[in-house]
Amino acid sequence: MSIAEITRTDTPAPEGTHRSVFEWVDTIADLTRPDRIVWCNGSQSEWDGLVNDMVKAGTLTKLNAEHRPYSFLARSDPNDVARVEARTFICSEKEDDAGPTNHWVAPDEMRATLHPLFEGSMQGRTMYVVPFSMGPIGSPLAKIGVQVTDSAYVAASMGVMTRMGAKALARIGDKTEWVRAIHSVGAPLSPGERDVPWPSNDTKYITHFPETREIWSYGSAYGGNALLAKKSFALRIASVIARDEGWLAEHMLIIKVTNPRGRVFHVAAAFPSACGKTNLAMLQSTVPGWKVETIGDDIAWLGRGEDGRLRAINPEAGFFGVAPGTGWQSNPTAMETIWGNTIFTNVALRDDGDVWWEGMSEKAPSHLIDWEGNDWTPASGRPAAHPNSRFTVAARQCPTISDDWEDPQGVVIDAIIFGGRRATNVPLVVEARDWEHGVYLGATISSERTAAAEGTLGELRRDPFAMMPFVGYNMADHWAHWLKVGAELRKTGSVPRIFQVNWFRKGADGSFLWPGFGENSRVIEWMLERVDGQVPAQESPIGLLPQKGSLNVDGLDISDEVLTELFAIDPESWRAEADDTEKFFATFGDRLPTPVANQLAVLRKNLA
Ligand code: OXD
Ligand code: MN
Repeated sequence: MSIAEITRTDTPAPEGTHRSVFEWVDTIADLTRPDRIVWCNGSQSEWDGLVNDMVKAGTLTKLNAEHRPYSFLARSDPNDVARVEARTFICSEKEDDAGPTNHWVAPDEMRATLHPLFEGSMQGRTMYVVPFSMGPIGSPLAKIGVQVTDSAYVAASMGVMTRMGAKALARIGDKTEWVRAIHSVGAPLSPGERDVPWPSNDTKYITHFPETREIWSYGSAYGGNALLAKKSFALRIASVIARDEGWLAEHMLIIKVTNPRGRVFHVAAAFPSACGKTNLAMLQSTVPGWKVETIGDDIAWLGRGEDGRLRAINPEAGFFGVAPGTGWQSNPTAMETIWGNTIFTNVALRDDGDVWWEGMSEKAPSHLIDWEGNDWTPASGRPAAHPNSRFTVAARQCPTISDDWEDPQGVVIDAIIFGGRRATNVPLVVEARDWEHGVYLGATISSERTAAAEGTLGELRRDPFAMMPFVGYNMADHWAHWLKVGAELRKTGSVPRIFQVNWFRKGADGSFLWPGFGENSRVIEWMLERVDGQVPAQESPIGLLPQKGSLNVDGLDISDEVLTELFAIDPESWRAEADDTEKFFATFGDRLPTPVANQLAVLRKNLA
């Protein structure tokens, strides 16, 4: 069935919609020429209508409600399965403001490229106007955006991932700065043309205009390319707004931790993609008396509260989690979260109408329909679910969601963690000597290249602050901004402690030294006991390490030798790492903040 055959009553803009929104929607409609315009109000009946239309159009398959109530499976076009970093652009006025880690195109040049692509790009389709709030509606830390999209899948997903609808739209008044996000799958339909289940275009552009706070995305309907509230707004554009306004938009999870004495802490943690952020956000502590609750799994907005302390909100309202590797062993909380009301994309379909992916259970079912719609058996020799297949689910369904996850003032952050995936060098945990050293630890987050990625094996892949693909301005300026925020916090004497962790260190035989998953709560315990002044640490050339015996390994089958290996510092390989860091820092020229360069000099001196 073509979309044109589906009956949908156009919904008018709610009364009171601000003129700036009307005028902008008109301009975009004039350019893209959709058949219909639907203003989304965020109601349940509207969501029901969207998913019904998508089931009729073949975009969604309804799962067996006995196993997975009110849940759906989408299969994307095989050429539209992940964020396209090579097609992601920061179009700041000056190239230097995008910096060496971003793809830059001058704004006028990019607008000239995009204009013909968007011209008539929504023909034959519905344009959904999707107003949303990042952060609890009305929170002083929240920001409003409006996305127009010609994808019902995107409109419905935005309804899960954000506070979407009339209440967000009503926040826009004369003085509101709101972010404009334009999205088209780039697949106009001529009259009578049959639609495909997942319209998209092989030409893709994910573009950001930081000065005008605009996002233009073309050609993809997948994840971060298309749900523009997430990486595009809440990280790339928000990081620029944050720089200008004195706060931080970061690729961080947030958790609340309660210790056995009843003291509550909040922790924000940055890890590169695919380092287990969602698992840590939903951690089940193995340490008696310690409780971890979830506030966010991907993005944190942090700013100095009226009390002078660093406070954070999760700007999102849902989880867009990677399915493979999520199972009852690795993340039972996520498994409980997705019991129903979930959209799955590119996972496999079981014969009983439920979903499956690698890592959900140890043994694969004997027959599946794979993510491309083909028959699959364990003998097929290929994954049944795409490695980047996802679940989209409301955060409120998470059984460990914290009671303060929607606190409009944000939660007070006691500790910040930077993590990477390092087989060598980086110990299980290191405490920064001070904020400046912490910024250095963030700036040097990296992982060794593995056989799975291009490049020389063992070479460091840099991902400073886990923001490499997400910072909307010059990365070195981002470090300078962190230093500035720290200096402000210091004025009131309330600076969170900063730590570096590495769950992934390997022994000489190539096996992981640390068990990870729930046992990471032992490391959380050590860090927060440090914050609480309960345990000593010892100086080392790279920062403060747990004193022998202060990391709780009770009941863990781990030898003294392995513990020693987990914290070993080999001066020679650290000197080689310092050389690599120096080369990396040199790419930023004179934008590199002096305190960051000084930290490298201190490291070299300590290693001498
Ligand atoms: C994500 C990512 O999708 O970081 O969250 O890549
Ligand atoms: Mn992420």
